[in-house]
Amino acid sequence: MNATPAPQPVPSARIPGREPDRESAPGSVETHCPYCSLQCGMGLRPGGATGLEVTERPAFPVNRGALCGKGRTATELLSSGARLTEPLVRRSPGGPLEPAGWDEALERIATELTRVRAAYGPDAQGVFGGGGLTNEKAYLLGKFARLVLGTSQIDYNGRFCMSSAAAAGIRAFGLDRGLPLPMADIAGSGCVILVGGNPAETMPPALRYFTELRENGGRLIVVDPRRTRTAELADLHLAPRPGTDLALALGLLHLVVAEGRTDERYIAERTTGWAGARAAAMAHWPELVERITGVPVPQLREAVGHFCDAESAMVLTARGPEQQAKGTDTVGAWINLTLATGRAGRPRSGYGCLTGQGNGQGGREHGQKADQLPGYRLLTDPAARAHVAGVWGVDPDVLPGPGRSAYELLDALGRDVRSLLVLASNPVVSAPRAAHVEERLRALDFLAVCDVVLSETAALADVVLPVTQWAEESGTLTNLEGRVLLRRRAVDPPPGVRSDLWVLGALAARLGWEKGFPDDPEEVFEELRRASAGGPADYSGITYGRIAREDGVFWPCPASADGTGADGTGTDGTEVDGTGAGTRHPGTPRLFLDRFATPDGRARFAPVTHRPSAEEPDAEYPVLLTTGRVLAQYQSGAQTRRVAELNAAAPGPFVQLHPRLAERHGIAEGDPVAVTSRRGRAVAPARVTRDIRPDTVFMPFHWPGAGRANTLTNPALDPTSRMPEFKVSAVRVERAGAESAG
Ligand SMILES: Nc1nc2c(c(=O)[nH]1)N[C@H]1C(S)=C(S)[C@@H](COP(=O)(O)OP(=O)(O)OC[C@H]3O[C@@H](n4cnc5c(=O)[nH]c(N)nc54)[C@H](O)[C@@H]3O)O[C@H]1N2
Ligand SMILES: Nc1nc2c(c(=O)[nH]1)N[C@H]1C(S)=C(S)[C@@H](COP(=O)(O)OP(=O)(O)OC[C@H]3O[C@@H](n4cnc5c(=O)[nH]c(N)nc54)[C@H](O)[C@@H]3O)O[C@H]1N2
Ligand code: SF4
Ligand SMILES: [Mo]
Repeated sequence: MNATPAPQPVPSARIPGREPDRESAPGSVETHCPYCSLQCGMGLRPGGATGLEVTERPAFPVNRGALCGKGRTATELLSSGARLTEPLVRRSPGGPLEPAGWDEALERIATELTRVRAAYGPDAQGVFGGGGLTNEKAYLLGKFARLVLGTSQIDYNGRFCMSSAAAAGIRAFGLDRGLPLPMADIAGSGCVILVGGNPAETMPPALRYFTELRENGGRLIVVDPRRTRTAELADLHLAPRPGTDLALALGLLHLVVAEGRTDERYIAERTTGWAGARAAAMAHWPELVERITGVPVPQLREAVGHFCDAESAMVLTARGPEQQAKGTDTVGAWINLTLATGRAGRPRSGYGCLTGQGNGQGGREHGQKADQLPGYRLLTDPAARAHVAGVWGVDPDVLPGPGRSAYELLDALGRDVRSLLVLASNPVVSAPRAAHVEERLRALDFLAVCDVVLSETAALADVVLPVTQWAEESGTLTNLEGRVLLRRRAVDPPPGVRSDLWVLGALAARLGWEKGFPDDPEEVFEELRRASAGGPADYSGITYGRIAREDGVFWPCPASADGTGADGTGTDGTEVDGTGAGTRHPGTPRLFLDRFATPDGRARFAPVTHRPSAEEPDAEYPVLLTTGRVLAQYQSGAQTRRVAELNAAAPGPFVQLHPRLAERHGIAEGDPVAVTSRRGRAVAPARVTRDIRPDTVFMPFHWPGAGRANTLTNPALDPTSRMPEFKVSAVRVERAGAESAG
């Protein structure tokens, strides 16, 4: 591949939005990090070794200037030698990927998709998106799938992320927005129970909210089978067996009831379904919960004491309890705890999920999810279909119905689904039972991937299209708080690459759709505003200009009913009140303070009971495997494994295990450990530490090859969210080379 020329700064006249803040470094374009859902504000200006340097943006409220190592080094991605700069095409089956012109590459995709559609029908064309895509891209991808391809078979990697929390949130509150309040409210709460989240490694700048919480006298309780850097900061660390969070939450609720600490007035006024939930909790007495979870009864009592004594209190979940085959019920049980104690919909209180990917929130709102239309509308709702079809200028009947969930879609490749278009995901590394998924990808008639680097998934493709990335394009993202942000373009892309939006438009044109697929992000956003209007995630009152002036706008934010534009301007573009404010909707930083988003305004308890994981340890596979992240790598590692500083900090996979387990198998620090599950075998060096339960091993999932954690993971799905059980597999561990037969 050719070396990429150093990025050239864009003249400021081409940068939409306001001038940089006074507090930001002079000459910097204000934008956001390419990685996680915190979407830290940062500045970019010419300079440094890569031609573009990252500067602080202290005025942006979420991270207040702080960045983790990934954000600090992000410009290396732009000029990395690993960058794709021209399309690649595999001209013969089994042949190599070879450089090609855009015409050849696009024509090949159009021809193959047309052939698949003619031979097998529209639903044989699959589409797989990602929560890293901007709102504009996610929206246009959904529109492309439903209109141009006419397929129902679209889903995205967010299914592997926060889908259980989303499902539980909708069930309880009638709405899914990760956090119902700004991150800053965490610092003012009286008690926070953080369940299965490790922000010290996954969102370092957010850690300050948890340390401020403690400085303000609040309590932090962390629930994690490992003593993580986050758990070290806690007043109380509960270390349950992986997969038992549901029992733990029910046990805490049992104690709340037994100790008479429910908020009966709140339950009567603001909730429904308490009797069923209460009965389920009463069946989980403390000693039983101690047996299931391994958390001692006195610790359960202490947690309940902290949670109920505090004037305000919240439960936050992350991937630990969510990535389970019972993730939806598990989150439901934690929500029950916040409802029974009168916390949800109260200041600095309630339930929230720490969403993960850069646009994990917006990516699940605008139509790349199998069952969804823009504005968080449902494909099965006739009114929603009529509204969106109206915006798209088509008959509602042409819109397909809901399709398969992410793993089910990957599992169907080469069978019902014969072609796949992938944007912004690397399932060869990140999907459960990855060896099987890889085999399914190879069984496709045709695979096309848009990416910035040759990911492990792109390497299997018939056509790879090189696309622009964060600092080379503008677009909106919705962070974990529900704050819609504008990531602004700061440099020109390398010659030869095109944006995802451009690619979708060019493919649409070749497939007969000349109109409706603009490549200007703001133009797409204007259409998204109309498509989302009146939906649960209403963006109609949000504009690029407003986002830039206000440090983001929280949805829902409907356009004003009085004809005033979203920007505080009249329909002719003139300002209404001279301040730019007009009578516009202010956005919604805090949800549910007056009512929940259910038809009767009340939150719904979930009558859930504990059940075992899809796979429990047995004689053959006696150990529990759980998986997750390390500080310096991001997701499948496709991006961060290509940044020298990050790779030096976290060069490869490992198996974290307790000295007692290590000793039993004659494993010493650094020894190669073979981990075997019913899906396969992985090998990585041992990291022996007392910071993990003796019955559990942990592997990060950032690497392909022999140490790929997802070779081992269980694709058992949650019945509601269709989330795979990434956090619980039964395995056997041995010193590699000394394995027993069988
Ligand atoms: N450095 C880094 N940061 C990231 C990412 C990354 O890849 N790297 N990815 C981003 C994305 S997309 C996401 S989704 C977030 C994820 O952010 P987190 O949820 O914080 O990350 P994880 O490491 O997956 O899981 C958190 C913790 O869950 C614990 N855990 C494992 N099994 C269980 C269980 O059964 N119960 C409980 N209670 N806990 C359990 C693990 O030990 C781990 O410490 O991070 C985002 N930020
Ligand atoms: N065992 C285990 N597996 C897991 C998890 C776990 O905890 N344990 N966590 C799961 C979770 S929470 C997640 S979110 C998934 C994530 O897993 P993946 O979906 O694999 O996520 P990424 O590695 O971020 O993949 C994004 C790809 O898109 C490319 N890319 C980045 N930006 C763009 C863009 O704008 N356009 C295009 N076309 N491409 C782009 C990147 O280079 C990269 O190749 O992994 C899941 N897998
Ligand atoms: S915490 Fe997330 S958004 Fe902030 S700098 Fe790190 S990776 Fe980027
Ligand atoms: Mo995620």
